[in-house]
Amino acid sequence: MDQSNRYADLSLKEADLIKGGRHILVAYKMKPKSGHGYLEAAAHFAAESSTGTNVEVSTTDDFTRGVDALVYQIDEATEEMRIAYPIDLFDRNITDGRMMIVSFLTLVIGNNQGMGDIEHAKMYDFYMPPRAIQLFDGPAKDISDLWRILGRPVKDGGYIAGTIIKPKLGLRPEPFATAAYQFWLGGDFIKNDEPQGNQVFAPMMKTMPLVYDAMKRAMDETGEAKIFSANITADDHYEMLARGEYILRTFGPDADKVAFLVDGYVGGPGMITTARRHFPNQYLHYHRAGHGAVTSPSARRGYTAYVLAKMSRLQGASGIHVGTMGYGKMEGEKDDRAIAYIIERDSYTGPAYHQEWYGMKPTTPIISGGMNALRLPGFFENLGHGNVINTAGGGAYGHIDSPAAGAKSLRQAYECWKSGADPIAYAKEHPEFARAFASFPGDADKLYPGWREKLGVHK
Ligand code: CAP
Ligand code: MG
Repeated sequence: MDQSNRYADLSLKEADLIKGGRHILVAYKMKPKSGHGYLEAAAHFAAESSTGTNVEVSTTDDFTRGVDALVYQIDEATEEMRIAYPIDLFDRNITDGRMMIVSFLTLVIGNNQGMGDIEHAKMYDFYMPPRAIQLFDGPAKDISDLWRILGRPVKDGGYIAGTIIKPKLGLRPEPFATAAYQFWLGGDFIKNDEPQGNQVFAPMMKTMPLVYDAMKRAMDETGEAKIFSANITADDHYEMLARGEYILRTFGPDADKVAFLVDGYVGGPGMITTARRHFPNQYLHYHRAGHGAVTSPSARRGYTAYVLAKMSRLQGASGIHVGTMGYGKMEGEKDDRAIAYIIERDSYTGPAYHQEWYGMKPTTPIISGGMNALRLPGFFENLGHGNVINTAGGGAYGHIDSPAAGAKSLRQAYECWKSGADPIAYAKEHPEFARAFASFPGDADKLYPGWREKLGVHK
């Protein structure tokens, strides 16, 4: 049934919709199944994503039609489809009237993902009007809180050198805490790896006290504050609360140095909001493991990594992994810097929409995935700044001298880039950075040809 006379109005102007402030706008790349007209399929998509179904229903009244989602722009040649969703369509908390991401997703990327007349559709940008920005929690803590704890300037406090306890799984409490201590002798920030929690071979109640002891010893030895991002991911809301409360009790007077890690893609918006609302004093670290299932450029459905990051700021993530923009091991490219800019800036023009954040706290770009000291200078040059958290697992624990040397090499890579120095010249004056070349010779050969001769390394 062609519903385009109801669920499409191509005379609508995007500028007017934005000026009106009553619509959330969503941009998709959509292709209908063969045999289906583009506008007809788009209108059905909008119907199923708002007030309709595949047939007219007798119970529809004029008010219903007033909150129809409307296709307002299409271009079949570029698979472009843009839909205006009345803000009143979206569910609100009975507790405090706030909006929720789960309702946004249920409508804009819900049933429409499996319709018989749609080949594929992927959300690549969305626009939130001022009223919607007011109605999402946003971050409680941001990178300035970490810089304050680390004794840095709270504006442009710079690079936070971090790691992930590796191996990903399989360390019992003592070796786990030893690995943490060894990195903290040179670095700032350690996270649980995304699957680390309360495995039977590393019970949280044995591991966390040892990690805190390692943190105290490292702080005593270095005279520097250290941060631990502890994984509180769990299916059960009360389990998350139990984990978070236990960890804060364990770190006691240094509980402010604990961030909470939540595997937000597999866990979903509810898990993020549990952490955001129950532990508003802790930096909320959003790990996105699994996101590639929908965000990968090879995926034609779902939404992009840019959209995931933008949604995470609305939910209140203090920081989210944004990828390595082609410099690490995961999929990515230089232009992915947009994923960082949309969450760290107060105003940014994305692939389809300009977004103002009206002072909502920024979400920190967290850079992880195959990074080491050799790859960082190029990364910073592409991004244009170093106000990020970098977590390098292999890049620290794979350094041939020690995790502490690995940590120092990461910090030196940042200082090298910031000073504008040539990395080879810088390496001659900074041993840990120099030894990163020998630690990761494949990267060194690719990024710094002739490095052996220049650094006098012969084997
Ligand atoms: C990195 C990592 C991160 C992923 C996350 C891992 O370890 O801990 O979880 O990189 O990817 O488990 O692979 P390495 P993203 O530093 O040893 O590679 O940041 O793209 O979400
Ligand atoms: Mg990991």
